[in-house]
Amino acid sequence: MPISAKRCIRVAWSALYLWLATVTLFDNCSAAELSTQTRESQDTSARRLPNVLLILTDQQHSGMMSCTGNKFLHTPAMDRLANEGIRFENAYVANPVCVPSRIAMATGVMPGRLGVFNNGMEAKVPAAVDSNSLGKILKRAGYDTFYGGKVHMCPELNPLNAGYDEYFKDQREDLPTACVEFIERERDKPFLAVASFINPHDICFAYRAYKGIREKGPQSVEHLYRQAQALSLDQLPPLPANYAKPPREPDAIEKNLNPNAVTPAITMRSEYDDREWRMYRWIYCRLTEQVDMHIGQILDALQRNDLQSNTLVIFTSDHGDMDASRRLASKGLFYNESASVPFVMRYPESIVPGTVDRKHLVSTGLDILPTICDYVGIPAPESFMGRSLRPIADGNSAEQWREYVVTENHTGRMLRSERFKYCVYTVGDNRESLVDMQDDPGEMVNLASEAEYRKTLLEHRQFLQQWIEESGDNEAQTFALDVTGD
Ligand SMILES: [Ca+2]
Repeated sequence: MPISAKRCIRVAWSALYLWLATVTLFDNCSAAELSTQTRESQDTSARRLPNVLLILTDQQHSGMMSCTGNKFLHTPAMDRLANEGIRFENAYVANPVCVPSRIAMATGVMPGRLGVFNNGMEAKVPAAVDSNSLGKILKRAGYDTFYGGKVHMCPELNPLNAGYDEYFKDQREDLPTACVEFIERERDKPFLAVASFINPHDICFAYRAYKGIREKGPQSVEHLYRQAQALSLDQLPPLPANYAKPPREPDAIEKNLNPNAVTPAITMRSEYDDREWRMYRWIYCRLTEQVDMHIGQILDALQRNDLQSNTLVIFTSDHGDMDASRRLASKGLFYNESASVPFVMRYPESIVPGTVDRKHLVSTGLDILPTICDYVGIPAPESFMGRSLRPIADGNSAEQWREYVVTENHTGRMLRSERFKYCVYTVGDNRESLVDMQDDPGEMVNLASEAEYRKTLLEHRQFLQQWIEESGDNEAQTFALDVTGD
């Protein structure tokens, strides 16, 4: 082969090689660039997903925050959340005791639909509900998940079965530290942290301190009881305005109170004098302040780590406490002190700070999960029974909201409409109550038998029928009263 021909071939091979090398290099560059872009876009979308911090207390009624005008306690952390976010004044639990209320918050389903109307009942959680419970749904969305503190639910929803990477057991002093340690970790994913505090639930033990029963362990309120004993009357909170037993209170309320409970409200109603009730209220305030301090430690950590703006914080409680209203203590009742809880949301990127909502009726059990999913961008699965509060919280509400919210338990149903509260009980001669929440916020006057409120009463019986049909609450049908009034 002539030299010129060999040179031509070499040149051609070189050109081909150069072309191949260029193409390969270009391809490598594009792949690398693409990979970087993908990673960046994933990082960006991960950064854009909000962190979620759900703070729960136990047995705190909606009036137990200084931002509500309660002058007998000081709750700077809760007040701060309210001042920087939105506080809903009409937030009701699905059921005013621990287990069913917590099951509802974890699943977005009325606990009665899962067979639970009281503590101690076994839940039947269908797969579709279980797989869309809070921990699992956010875990699937790529979140790092942490559950700290009180659980008190059915086994299916215990944290380590329910989508949480980590479960920290302490529900008192050590919980803020564990929660902060989780929040502060370096990560490229968003996080879900549930901080579930036991207090002010220790108020349950105040009666035992009064009886002189010596308690050991962290739940002891004996030291607080002794401090209260040493105070003068003017240092104790006054009796509430609704301290008396309401004249037409449904019989079911006393019939269902358990004299053998740790807090035997029925016994206390006759046994406690005014000073004992005022001491009870003082202890309740101090326990609420303790948990407020712990909440403050977690909020400080969000701020310190520059996580405040991109973290949705929701704060609520599983139910309230009667707090001496109507000379009663503890929970399980449909009165507001037992069934209405604090409900505060903070998300500085979209929630207008310092908003107080007195208009919309919130179901904490049903609405928390759809709300979180809305902020995270997860379409609500069919199992959810409630609605996202995001449009209201972000100030965009144009849609019609619910006309009433329902709280249930084994004793009956409570249905709160915009103006009235209607209750119907399974037992007793006087099975219904109807209260004008605008004119009588202390719920002292039962209007159910008043002729001029007959139409309103029947309208609320009709609401209950509507609820039974829409929510599948077949149990309520067994004791609901006739909508025609016959
Ligand atoms: Ca509880």
